[in-house]
Amino acid sequence: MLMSNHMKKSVPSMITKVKARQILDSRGIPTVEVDLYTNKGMFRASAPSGASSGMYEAIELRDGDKGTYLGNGVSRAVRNVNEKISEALIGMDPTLQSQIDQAMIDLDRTEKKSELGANAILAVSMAACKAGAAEKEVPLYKHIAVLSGNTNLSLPIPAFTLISGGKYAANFLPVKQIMILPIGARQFEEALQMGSETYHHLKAVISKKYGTDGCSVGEDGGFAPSITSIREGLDLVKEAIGRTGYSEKLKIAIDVDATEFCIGTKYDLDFKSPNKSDQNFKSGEDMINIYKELCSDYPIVSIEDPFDKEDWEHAKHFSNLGICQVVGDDLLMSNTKRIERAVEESACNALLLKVNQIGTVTEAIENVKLAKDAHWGVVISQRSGETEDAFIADLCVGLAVSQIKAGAPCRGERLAKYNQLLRIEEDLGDQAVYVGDDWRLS
Ligand code: 2PG
Ligand code: MG
Repeated sequence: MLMSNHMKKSVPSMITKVKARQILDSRGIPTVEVDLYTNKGMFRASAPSGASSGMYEAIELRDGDKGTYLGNGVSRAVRNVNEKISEALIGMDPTLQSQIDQAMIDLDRTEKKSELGANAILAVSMAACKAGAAEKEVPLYKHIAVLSGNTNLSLPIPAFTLISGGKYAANFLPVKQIMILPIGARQFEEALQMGSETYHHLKAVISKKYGTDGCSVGEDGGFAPSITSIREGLDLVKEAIGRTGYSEKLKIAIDVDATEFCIGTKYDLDFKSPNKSDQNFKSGEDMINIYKELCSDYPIVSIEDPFDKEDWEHAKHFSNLGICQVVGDDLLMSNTKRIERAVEESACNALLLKVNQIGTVTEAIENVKLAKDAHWGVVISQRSGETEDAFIADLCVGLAVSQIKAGAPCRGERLAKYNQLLRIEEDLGDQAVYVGDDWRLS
């Protein structure tokens, strides 16, 4: 027995088995989970899934058989892992992330990973990354730091969703999320406390004004009271912040998700209202003026997707005003070419990175580097369909990305990420640096 343990240690580590299964995400929709085995043990990862999917992002492979999970099954992606990917990766060294990712890219051979499925490839890529960390006997975030050549680890500021609207909720609020950023906290732990306390104060504020049924929540845990305007939502958040005693320490961010309500060249802020008239259509210029006013009336420091994903002109104009951080989500779709174009044209000044829109850990690292080289901010983001996998928490710390968007400080799949950041902060001890005021520098 002793002998065999000793022998086990001297065997160079390699991937011995890759096994996928279909599980359900936070919306109850199938997704891919992978167990990747090496001589060191089993390492598990699962792919998230979004509501907005654009034509430039990596393709999520779904079965399309309407009789099963309404067409959303992922058995083909699972089979691709269990057969083709497994065959290609067995025997590889789990610490060689870029080679593992390249092997899958080569096997797929399509630009958007449509052959094997980005859901299949990403889950394997993340599981391999965890296996690589275990092989080196370091925490995942440290392994990611080494893979990316980063030496300054930091804990990101969390963007906590407090109010949900847009596609995320059944109210008439046009924007998708109203979030708070605890930039004045000293540590991540304090940031999480501020987020949780504000969330619960907000619950009381909403319940008083709209009754307890106003406290039902949207896709990523934000409250979804029956409100119709951005100002109504911002006033509720302002009141909740006022009750916390953290007024100076909390800033506001919004994800407008304007692609959702762009009709031709106009923006329909009443798009969810049953009594809408086309009287309230706004031009891109009107929207710029609305944002200017909102930023001066509320402590808003970041606006995501203020315009349609193809409205580069207004994005450029607004970004160049320098009023706040302008985050490109649907504008960029985490696509390298779109990021390069946006850098060249200054169409935004921060990247929202969704790992499943790219499909491998190596490409995620490269895209973050692109944004950092342009002196942009970077936000690593959840998807609306999440799993308990906390990979993006380690990714943020390892890449020293200064912002994470993982939803409300509520619901297990959202807290999986925030709770992991608590553990990382504890693990780093005296070395832990919470980005705080430097949240825009990635
Ligand atoms: C967004 C994301 C995450 P989805 O718009 O920022 O919140 O949404 O995953 O639904 O595309
Ligand atoms: Mg968005």
